[in-house]
Amino acid sequence: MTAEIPMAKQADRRSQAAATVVALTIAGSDCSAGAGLQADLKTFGALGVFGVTAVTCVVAEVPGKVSRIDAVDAQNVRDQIELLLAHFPIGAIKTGLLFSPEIVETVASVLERSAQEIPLIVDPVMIATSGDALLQPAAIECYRSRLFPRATLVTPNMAEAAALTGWPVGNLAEMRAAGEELTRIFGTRFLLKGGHLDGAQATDLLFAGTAVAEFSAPFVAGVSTHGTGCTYSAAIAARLALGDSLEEAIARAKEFVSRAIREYFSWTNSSGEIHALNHGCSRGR
Ligand code: PXL
Repeated sequence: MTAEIPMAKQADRRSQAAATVVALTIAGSDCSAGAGLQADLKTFGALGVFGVTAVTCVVAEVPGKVSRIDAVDAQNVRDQIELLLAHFPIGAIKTGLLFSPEIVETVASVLERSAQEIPLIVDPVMIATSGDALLQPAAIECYRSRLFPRATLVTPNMAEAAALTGWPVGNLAEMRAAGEELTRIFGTRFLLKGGHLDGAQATDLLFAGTAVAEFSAPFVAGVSTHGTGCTYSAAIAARLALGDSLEEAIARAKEFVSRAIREYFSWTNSSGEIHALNHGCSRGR
């Protein structure tokens, strides 16, 4: 005989299920799971948000080495997003690696038609931490014309901001100039991530209209940070889905990603050490 669930508990479960916040990541798969949609899902889960995914490409890689990338058919990407939007109460969307111009176009066209009101964080992933190219260069133009205008927030790192402006972006003053230029051109908010600045602090600048806000955390040296950009933008999306203002969401996401770096995992293999961000997994025994 199955045990009966007391009515109060059943109601409790129902209201819990009804209240569960959902976030969508549209991103590539990183088989080593420190970056990509795997990092996004772990981040969503750690922040109490149910994550759903639309896979854009499959990357065979480990930290420091990208071996191969295969795109998912753009029509399949479209179907994944449309199905998810039709069936789940999506509270926020983030995009990660979109790989090709066709996929950027497809994502932009679905979001224009079906998800106008949902906050959208665009992480314009171009290059892996290893230096390997991830995005086809022709896709950059599609980002500029189709996806940035629709974004709530775009989160380039310094190399991506340099690629988008054509200007050098190597210090805080250059970050300020590039951020002002990007908000002026695209009329949306940009968070320029200064994780690669030399110094004791990792400082990011939010450009929203004429206002600039600064977010800083102590720089953690000596950790391979594969996946920090993915984790950061996923955490911002999760916190927005939970109802934070943009500045609150960024401040909490910055804390989340700093902790994930500080509490990193490490293994030794025949070619040296391998690191991974800790998205909130406690060590099993
Ligand atoms: O960290 C950037 C990134 C994003 N998305 C995928 C990746 C990587 C880095 O390697 O594999 C799928």
